Parts: sequence; structure tokens; C-alpha cells
Amino acid sequence: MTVTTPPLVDMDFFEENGYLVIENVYSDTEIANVVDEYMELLDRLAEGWVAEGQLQSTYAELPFPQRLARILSETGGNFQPFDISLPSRGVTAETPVHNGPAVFELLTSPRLLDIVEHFVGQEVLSNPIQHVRIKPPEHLLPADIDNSMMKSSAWHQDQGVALPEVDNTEMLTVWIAVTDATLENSCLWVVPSSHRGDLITHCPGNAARSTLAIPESLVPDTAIPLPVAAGSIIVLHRRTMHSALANTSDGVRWSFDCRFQPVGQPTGRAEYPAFVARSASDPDSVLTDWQEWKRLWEQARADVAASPNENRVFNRWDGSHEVCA
Ligand SMILES: O=C(O)CCC(=O)C(=O)O
Ligand SMILES: [Fe+2]
Repeated sequence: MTVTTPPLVDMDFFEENGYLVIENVYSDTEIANVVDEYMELLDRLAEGWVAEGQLQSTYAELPFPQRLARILSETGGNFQPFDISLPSRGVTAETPVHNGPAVFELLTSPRLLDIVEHFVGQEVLSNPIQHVRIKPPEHLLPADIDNSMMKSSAWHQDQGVALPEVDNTEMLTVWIAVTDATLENSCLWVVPSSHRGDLITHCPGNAARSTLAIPESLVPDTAIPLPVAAGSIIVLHRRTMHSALANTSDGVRWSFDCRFQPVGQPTGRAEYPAFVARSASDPDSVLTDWQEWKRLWEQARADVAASPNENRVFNRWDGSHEVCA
């Protein structure tokens, strides 16, 4: 498919509902370039892990869903080398992160930024809170892997999983479908209009769920699934409650999520690189070179590794609220 006509951005719908699905944002070529980039990455990682004795085989003969599941299983769920941001904790000089050209093209696509401008204005900053989620069939992964990059995502608001310093940042989440997202394979679910309420209490991880989550008792029963085709995006307000179920299909469910905001507002991850994606007032400030983007992440990694602070907090929740008991 080629994408030509400008997408319709229904701001009234977004203001009412706190989310918007926009189809055909990316061409088949843009999506294929990302897939190719990750296939090369997977080959490279698998060869390295075999050489180091961490993996029995590169499993190059297996279809992608089985291959990825096998490799993640054997390496104890080593997903970080695929992610497009550094983790919030435990960063060393060797922590891997993937900042490649095809991913950069997705994040800086003019067609995407034309859409983002409706929400953020003409001075657009790419926020460094960004992830890839590549979810193999869940039954092929070990039960002890509990990570929303590979498995289900608990109910949350993106504002709730960030520090209070972003409460007044007009941060927009953009969720990008690389594969079709379906009811079976872990499409996104949202609670329409939840952005018009307050920030909801999130509870820190416990035995049942290691990640921060809104307890089920606080999730309205009005949630709806948002199945979308590859190349579509879903935009979310920072207070829209969302989640994703397990991938019960036989295929891989693959998405990126990134965030944009007006230039000049706090990102919540000051030590990680934000960049100007578009600027009417200062076009020279726009980052256009993926190698510079990669270099910024490498510099951030070196800086954080050189002054580790394992006591740093990344959210505001201490679990003392009674709903967390
Ligand atoms: O795709 C998922 O499983 C969760 C995505 C998410 O939480 C986000 O885009 O902010
Ligand atoms: Fe989220």
C-alpha cells in the first residue's frame, strides 16, 4: 500500500474519548524496512549468543514467532537488546539498546509528525520514553518471564508510570502497529474518556505482577479493544487508561510506542535523550540524522553508567494506598 492522502485527525473525537485510531500512517515499505532491520539484529544477536555459549543454535530455520520465542526462552528473556531505549535501572556501559535507521524513520516520519502537530503544536519534542514490544505466542514463553515488552501489559495511565514532573507536560503517546493487532494477539485496550478523570492510583509490583499497575477494582467496565491493521497508529492522552492482554495467537504481535510533547516541557527522563522532531521557529534544531540519535543514546548510557544511582525513583507510588493491599 502507498500512503498519499493526508490522514483525517478527528480532534473532537480525541478530546471526547482520549484516544484516536489513524489508519494507513505508514507505507508497506516503511514497515518492511523496520522488520528487515530487526531480522538483521536478531541474526547478529543470535550468532553472538551462540558464540558465547548462551544459545544452543541461531534457530535460523524456524519461522519468526517460534524462533523469537525460543531465543528469548533460552536467554532468560533477554529483551533489552531489541528495545529502543535504555532501561530505567541497572544501566552499565555495556547495556545494549537498538537505535537503527528504520526505527528513526518511523519516529520522524513527516506523515506522523503532521498528525502529532495537531496535538502538540509546531514545536515537537520526541520524549525518550519509548519502547518496542515484540510479543511471541505467550504459550511459547516461560511462565517466569513477566515483562510487558514480551507479554501482556497491565492497566495503567502513561502519566501514572512517570514522575510528577511530567504532570503538566502535554505528552502524547503514539502506539505504532508493525503487525496487525487483533483480539487474539494482544491488541491495545482503552477505557474511553478516562483521560477526563484524575490520575488513578497505581500499585507497585507484587507477587502476582511485577510491574506498576492500576488494580482491577479501579478499572471501569467500559474498556474496549482497539484492533488495528499494520501501519496504523493509536494516539493516547497521557491519562487514558490502557492495557493489553496475552498474545494467544500463533503469530507475533509487534508494536512501537513513543511519546511526543511540546519543546521546553519536562520529559520525566532528564538523563535520557529527547530530540527536536519538528520546529517552525528553529528548523535548524531538528534532528534528522539517525546516527546522531544513536550517538545521543550511547552518550547517555556512558554518563548514566559512570554515575549510577540505584536509589533514583521513576514513579510516585509506594503501595501504601489501601487498594494496593
Ligand atoms: O503495547 C502494549 O502492550 C502497551 C503499550 C503501552 O502501554 C503504551 O503504548 O504506552
Ligand atoms: Fe502505556
